Amino acid sequence: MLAVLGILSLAAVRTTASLWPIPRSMQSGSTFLKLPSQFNVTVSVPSPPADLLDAVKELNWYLANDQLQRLVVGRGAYDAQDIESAPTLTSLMLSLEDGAEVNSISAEAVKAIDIRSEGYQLDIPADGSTATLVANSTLGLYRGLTTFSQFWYEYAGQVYMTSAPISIQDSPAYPYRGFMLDTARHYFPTTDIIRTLDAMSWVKLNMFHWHITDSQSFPLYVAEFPELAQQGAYSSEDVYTPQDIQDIITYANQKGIDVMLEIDTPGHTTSIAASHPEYVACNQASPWATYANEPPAGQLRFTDPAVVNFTTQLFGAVAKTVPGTLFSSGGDELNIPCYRDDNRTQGELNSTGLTLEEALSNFTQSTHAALIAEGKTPVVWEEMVLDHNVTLSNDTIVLVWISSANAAAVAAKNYRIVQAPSDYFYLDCGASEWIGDTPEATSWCDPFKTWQKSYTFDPLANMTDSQKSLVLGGEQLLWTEQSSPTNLDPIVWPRAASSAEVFWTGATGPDGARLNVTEALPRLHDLRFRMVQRGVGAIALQPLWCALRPHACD
Ligand code: CP6
Repeated sequence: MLAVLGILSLAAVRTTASLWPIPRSMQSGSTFLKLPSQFNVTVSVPSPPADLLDAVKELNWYLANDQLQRLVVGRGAYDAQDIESAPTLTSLMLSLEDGAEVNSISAEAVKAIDIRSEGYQLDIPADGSTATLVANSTLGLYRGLTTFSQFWYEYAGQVYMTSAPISIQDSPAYPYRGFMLDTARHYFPTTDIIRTLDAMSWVKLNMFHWHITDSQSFPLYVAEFPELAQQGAYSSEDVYTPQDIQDIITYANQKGIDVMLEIDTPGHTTSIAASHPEYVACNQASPWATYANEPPAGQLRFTDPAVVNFTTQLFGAVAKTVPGTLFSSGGDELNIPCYRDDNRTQGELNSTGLTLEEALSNFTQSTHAALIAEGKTPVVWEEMVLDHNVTLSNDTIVLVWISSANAAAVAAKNYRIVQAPSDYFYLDCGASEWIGDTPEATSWCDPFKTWQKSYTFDPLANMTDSQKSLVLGGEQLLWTEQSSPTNLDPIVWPRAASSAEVFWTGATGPDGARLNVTEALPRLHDLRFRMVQRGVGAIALQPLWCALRPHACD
């Protein structure tokens, strides 16, 4: 019995390369391969796009610099013999499938999510002959390069992989795999965002949901409305210029990431009052708690035609400057008492004979028309369809956040869904805690969500078979009431890698079994070490002692 257990744990160590997310289909062996100091990547693609060549350079950089000292020899995991007999893998050849279009990674990354092609086939023979990576698009090649970079470990000054021959056929289970950052509660310099995009790309996330404005600040400079940032940002420094936005989007796209901007309306808009006080109801009302979930109170008077016109122009002005296909108009946490007590709103409703909900529908249809005119698909938070019954076009995408239990109700209305449930995916429990709730008065946002909690999310729970196809994927989210550049990396990483695997691999792994945290822990911890090596301050998940002896602490 003991001997059997010994063999099982040995097998577990041997087949555990630090791949994250785990490919959907993989065959692997147990032969070691050695990486030469000059590794040769051949790009057999006609007129290869510059961003693909950059990705190859980056791979070479990671191979040379990751120096992941996780390869354990002499503690029962590997034999010295494995190392001594390892053939040298000298080259990797990239090519596209016959008939595939040659586009840049960036161009592929901003295609509509339902036609984006991210699959690849990676074969690494055990005899040291050329490894091959084939895909239908440069974006697929990029995903394959990311996988390839995760095989390598250092031992005694030499880099090895441990599981040749490898044959991987991989493609994502879900097309939307995101991460959301709120840059309005705290401002994040572009360098922080760029570093976050790097980390996202390492786990094959493909959507940066940029919650760029909110009630507390408006850091987005819009050429047609310069006053919004001039008056609404925390300072003239804490502003994303058009150049910053372009730089961030260009960088993201080169890493296979699309950027979805969110200008949250009509709630969460007090910062607009700094330059347009007449557009905002209950502006900084005191006490704020009657009119908002957190201070300052204030939301757009969407019944006012001037406000509808302004917001529509604003959306058009921003949407036309960005390449992505999705754009979020927000729509969360609308406070109804604010409008009940606002004389101007009540006056408008009386004169038009509309209900508040009808006026909200009109407002939303107008702002969404501006997005659609720029080729964008509108995205909203769930309250718009579950609470306010707003009429939206059928292809609108709905972000489910209040509870994972609400996804089925959105699906029942036949909208496509992005899973962003607070009970699994919120990385920060901002709102209620910072307001000063007593420890006893814990909110539904408690407790802190561990990576294990996020990892056990089932994207298709409670859906009928016909509803399942409405789930586009999901995202983990960082609200930043209690986060700033000083804790960005540790609060996000490696926890946000949980959903990256759930939505790439699907809730079941390559063997058809449910993903499980015991199997995942050593892989995730290896990913964490790789992130640290590459400059992201990801937190540890277990003592180093355990990390050096995979599964010894299970
Ligand atoms: N800001 C905005 C927030 C939140 C939402 N929208 C939020 C709500 C509850 C918790 C955490 C964050 N701070 N604009 C909800 C989508 Cl617990």
